[in-house]
Amino acid sequence: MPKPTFVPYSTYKEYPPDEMAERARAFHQLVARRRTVREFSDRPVSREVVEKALLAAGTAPNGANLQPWHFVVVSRPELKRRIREAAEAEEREFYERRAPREWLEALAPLGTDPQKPFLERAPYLIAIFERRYGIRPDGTRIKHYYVTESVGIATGILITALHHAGLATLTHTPSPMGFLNELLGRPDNERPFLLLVTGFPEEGARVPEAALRKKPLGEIATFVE
Ligand code: IYR
Repeated sequence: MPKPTFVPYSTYKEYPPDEMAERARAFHQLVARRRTVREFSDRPVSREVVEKALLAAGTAPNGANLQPWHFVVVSRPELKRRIREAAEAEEREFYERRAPREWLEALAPLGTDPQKPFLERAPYLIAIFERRYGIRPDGTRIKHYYVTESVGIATGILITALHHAGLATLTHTPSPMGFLNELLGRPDNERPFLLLVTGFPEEGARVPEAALRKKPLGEIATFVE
């Protein structure tokens, strides 16, 4: 067993109570402005901004610090087109056959359909993979822990980082997503988690009104004091 070594937590920063309250308020305001967007502009986005957002995602707390994620950032038009075609094929199956009525009813207020033109139009598609296990140079497997939780937290940070930088996102989950392994040449130990579309919103982009309603604090939290 390797012995743990500890270093001072020198990056920690405490704020005076007023400033702490103000920061909490301002952060809520910032994230409450985020909307999931389905109408993207084809305006190019700085690769450096995406790189910094990915580095932010990579700081997520995760199981045993094994960082069980991989992000494939797609901007090549031909590949975006193939991803769109494969995703739309799955979505047609979903909307026309697989989805139970209750699910379609839940989705109705969002106005989604099998057409996914944004997969070609948005400048970046970030395919997020869960690394189910690692592989040592000798080929043996490294067990990973809390993979879905870890990748979910990293994805939340990624979405927030992109929003903070002024970009819009769409969490897209065509199901099943196995085609992403094939199109992107990812190995068997990686499982697609979701496809994050990012870019500028189309000018005049609209978002579903129904999604504006967020539950009040009393509905999402219980304080036991
Ligand atoms: N994956 C489909 C359906 C869909 C499912 C849920 I749950 C959503 O919140 C939104 C869409 C699609 O992308 O259209």
